[in-house]
Amino acid sequence: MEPVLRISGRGALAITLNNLTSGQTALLDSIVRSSDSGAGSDPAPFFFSSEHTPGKGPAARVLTGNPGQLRRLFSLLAADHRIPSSLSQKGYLLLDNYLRSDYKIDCRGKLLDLGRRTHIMGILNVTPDSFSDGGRYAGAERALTHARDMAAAGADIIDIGGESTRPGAAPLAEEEELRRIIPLIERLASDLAVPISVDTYKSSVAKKAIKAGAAIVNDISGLRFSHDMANVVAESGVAVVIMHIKGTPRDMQQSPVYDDVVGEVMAYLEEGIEIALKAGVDREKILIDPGIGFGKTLEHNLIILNRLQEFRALGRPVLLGPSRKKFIGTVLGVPVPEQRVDGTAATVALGIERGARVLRVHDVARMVQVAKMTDAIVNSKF
Ligand code: HH2
Repeated sequence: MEPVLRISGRGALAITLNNLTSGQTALLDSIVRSSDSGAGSDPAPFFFSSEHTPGKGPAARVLTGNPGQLRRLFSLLAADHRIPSSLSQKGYLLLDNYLRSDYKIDCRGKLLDLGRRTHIMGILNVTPDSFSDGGRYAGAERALTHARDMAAAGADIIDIGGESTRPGAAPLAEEEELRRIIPLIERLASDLAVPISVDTYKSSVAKKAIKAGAAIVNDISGLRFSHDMANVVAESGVAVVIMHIKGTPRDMQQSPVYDDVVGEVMAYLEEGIEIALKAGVDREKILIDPGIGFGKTLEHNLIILNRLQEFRALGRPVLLGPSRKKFIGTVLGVPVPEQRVDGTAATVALGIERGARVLRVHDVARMVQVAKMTDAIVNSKF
């Protein structure tokens, strides 16, 4: 079995190494001990062992330290021929990914400079049945006005969806989805200065939306529901949001179970990135999204938010879509989605602090302020 590495923390980082053999843990322990007396301006990393049961198969180690200390440790591991070189390579990559924030995504000439500030994706659901705003923007004129209002209020992307993917929703016929969204995308892609994203898992719909001017494909299935979605994205050169879902919208909320929700969602996203790369998608055009509410209980959603920083290890910007969702209503005892704006604000602020670079929201003007304030705090030097 290959060693598996995980990273978390801020200032002092923690790298967890799983699936080590007892020989590897012994070697690692001795290298870390000897590095204690090593030269260099940084003190040796703190080192904790955990979950190690001698003689009982794969073990784990947790390394903590600042980036400089951890890089020094990985250089010691790289120099030791008894340790597979893949371990130190993975360690360096994990650190680089985790600390990276300079993401820039070119969306057909409209640049998202995600390293500069948090971006807001405004939701435009042209559906009769979305969980929060179903029916409100189903008419073309109202939809156009709402999109323009969101852009004027500071939205950096407008995400247009023609099919609700709320829990229990049945799939919509392609023709109807196209009828709802294509004329809008054509108008808004040329009228607005911000890029248009299409919220669909159907490659045939994505293809026509791209032809109409969409610059981002937002696929709630993470490139899984349509077998050629990755090819459509690759051939057109647009950006893509790879989101995690467990099951389908129809059945995803029927008692979802995970052994390790963060680990499993990350593995799904990592595999989604691989699918995209294999099809020829430019890595720099990929965003990832843990899929709040898509095959997750209240507890799963809360854990994902609390540990959101761990997704940064995948080396792609994190997009988060908590807006007005049911888990907020459950915590606050607020059954009406439109009244979950303050709860949404809490998730937006915390999401940004944990590293989300794009927030998908209904209440654009309010969340632009929340994001701006949170950015100011997070970017202050401490
Ligand atoms: N959530 C919804 C739809 N699309 N896309 C991404 N990337 N992330 C999300 O969390 C996400 C999404 C569901 O919300 P909404 O569009 O408001 O509702 P509905 O599916 O009922 O139209």
